Amino acid sequence: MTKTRPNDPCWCGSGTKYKRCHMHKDRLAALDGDGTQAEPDAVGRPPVRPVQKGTVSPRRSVPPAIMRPDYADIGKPQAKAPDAIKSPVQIAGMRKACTIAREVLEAVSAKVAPGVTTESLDAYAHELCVERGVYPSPLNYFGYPKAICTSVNEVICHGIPDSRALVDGDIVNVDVTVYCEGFHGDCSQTVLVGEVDEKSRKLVSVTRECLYEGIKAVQPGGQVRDIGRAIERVAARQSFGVVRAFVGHGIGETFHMEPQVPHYYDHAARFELRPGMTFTIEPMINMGTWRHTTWDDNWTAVTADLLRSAQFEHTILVTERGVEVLTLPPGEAQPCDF
Ligand code: EYL
Ligand code: CO
Repeated sequence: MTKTRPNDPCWCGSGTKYKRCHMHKDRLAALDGDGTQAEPDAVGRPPVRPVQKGTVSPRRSVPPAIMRPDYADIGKPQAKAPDAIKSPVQIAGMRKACTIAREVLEAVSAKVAPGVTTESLDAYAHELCVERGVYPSPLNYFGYPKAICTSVNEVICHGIPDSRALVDGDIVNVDVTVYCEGFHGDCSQTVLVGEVDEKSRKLVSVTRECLYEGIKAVQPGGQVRDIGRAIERVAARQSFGVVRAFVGHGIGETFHMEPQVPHYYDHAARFELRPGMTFTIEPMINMGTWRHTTWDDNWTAVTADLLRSAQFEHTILVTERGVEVLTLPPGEAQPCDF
């Protein structure tokens, strides 16, 4: 028997194309730990968790002298509604946190290579944070066990660093948030591991373009929905899926606050953008479906069809004239006037 291809009629006799019918379920069934190798993805390699995932090493500690967010010990942030509009002093705090987050992200990204485990990237990020006197924001945020997120291939976001070594041809998103002197700064990027196939490279470059088009859509007096509209336009040209379940978010004294920033066009997202607001834009773009499932660790979000996903993230500030990226890499020009 030959394998059903995505555009063939489904084997179940529904008359619907396989890809619109049982393909996703079949791919997920192939993940069950029965010792058989899972289906390879579109670029011909098995999913990150073909049979068994890597193991997660014990939680690391942060020296008590480092200022900690309120959830650091109890795992749950206290309900707070901090100022939506930051004062100049608060903006200065955001700049510092964002600059350090970027510095850590660049240093960790430089370590990405075939054979490197994601837990070693986490250990390095943790150490860089401690050296700089900042707390790695994800650590114990709603119980999250690590300092950073590392999301490989079909993992959309919240990948937990573990004992799996990166493989030549993987793509990995490294997501760094730091808490510095009372403010969070958040950024991420997808890094290529060794030689990566052309379609995956296209996914990564289009995802970066999505982030920057989203940023350019920000203007004082505009609305949150302008951002998702711009992002969705870029993704749709390639028939890539825009993840809907995870959104950008306000950030400052708390890791997450209003507004929510969908990366797809949501007509109802009319929240008005005003100078002094800081939030993240962090589009997750998929080669296939926008739908996700979650691993049984209850953290790791993966694409429902197990095709690859990429993500880039900045923390931005709405200014009187436009938008300023607070997590810009060194040497990169601001995408807009500000
Ligand atoms: C912790 C909490 C479910 C992160 C981000 C780590 C993960 C899964 C509950 C957002 C939300 C990072 O970096 C982030 N956004 O860009 N939760 C996060 N966690 C976590
Ligand atoms: Co982030």
